[in-house]
Formats: sequence, C-alpha cells, structure tokens
Amino acid sequence: MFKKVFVLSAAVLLSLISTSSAFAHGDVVSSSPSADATLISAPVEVSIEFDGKLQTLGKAAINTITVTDEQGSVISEPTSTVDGTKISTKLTSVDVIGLVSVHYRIVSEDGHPVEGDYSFRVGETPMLTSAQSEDIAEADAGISEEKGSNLLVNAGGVIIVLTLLFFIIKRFKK
Ligand SMILES: [Cu+2]
Repeated sequence: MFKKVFVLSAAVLLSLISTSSAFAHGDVVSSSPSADATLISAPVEVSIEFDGKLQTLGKAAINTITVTDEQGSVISEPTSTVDGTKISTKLTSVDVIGLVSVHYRIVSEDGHPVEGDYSFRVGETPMLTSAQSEDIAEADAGISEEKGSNLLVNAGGVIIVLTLLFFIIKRFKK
C-alpha cells in the first residue's frame, strides 16, 4: 500500500512538471522593431514572434496587434496576420514621429490569452546612449524575471505535492 501511494504521488509530480513545460505560454521571443529601439523612419510593419504557435479560430480576430502614435491615434491596419508563431500588422502611415506604442493580445498554444505592450521611437538620432543600453539590459532582465516567476510557480506545485506526499506517508506509517 505504502509503495502504491508513493508511485502514485511520483506520477502526479512528474505529470505536473511535464505539463508546465510542455506548452508554450505566449512569451515574446523577439519583435520587429525591437522594444525600446530608436529608428530613423517608421517601419512598414510591426511583427512579434512568440515561443509557440498562436491559436487561431477560423477567421476570428483572436490575435491582434494595435500600434498607436504619441497622440494615441491608431496607426496600424485593423487586421493582423498570424503565421505560426508570428503575428504582424502593417502601418497605415509612414508619417510617424516620436514614441510609438505596440499593444498585442494573443492566445497562446496552451489556450491562455496573453496581453502586453512595448514601445519604440521614430525620428530621433539612432545613437545608442548609455541610458538606452540600460533600457535594453532592463528589458532583457524583464524577460528572465518572467521565466523566473514561472519556475517559482512550478516549484510551488512541487512543494505542494511533496507536502501532500509527506502527510500521506505519515498517515500510513501510524
Ligand atoms: Cu500557459
């Protein structure tokens, strides 16, 4: 009986670990233009690459990118194109200057809706200042922080299972 409980618990533990890493959760891998970039002129399109395929639901627009200028006006086409792990949208105007904001809303491979924002600049000296390289370092740190929190969640699950296992074993030992 004791052995049975142990094997069962180990199986639960293993399945917890594998389900949490088997699916892509909609993390951004890269984008074009990249976050915090400074460009001489506006890009023709904005695209974002995710860590897994995006869910599609026929022609329904469940994955969207909306690009806005510094005044908050939408400067992207109403439709976004999904191609596997990538989503892109064309800009309606190249006459853009200043801070450009990108807002995305996607449904990840495992069915989670994921939203996010980032921005880049157009029309300013494309020289990398020390402040900007700090920004890039921070952005990189942000990505690893997110991965860290995922690991923490997984660790939390493992701890719960181990605690349960401990109490089950304790009960059977009596
Ligand atoms: Cu997920």
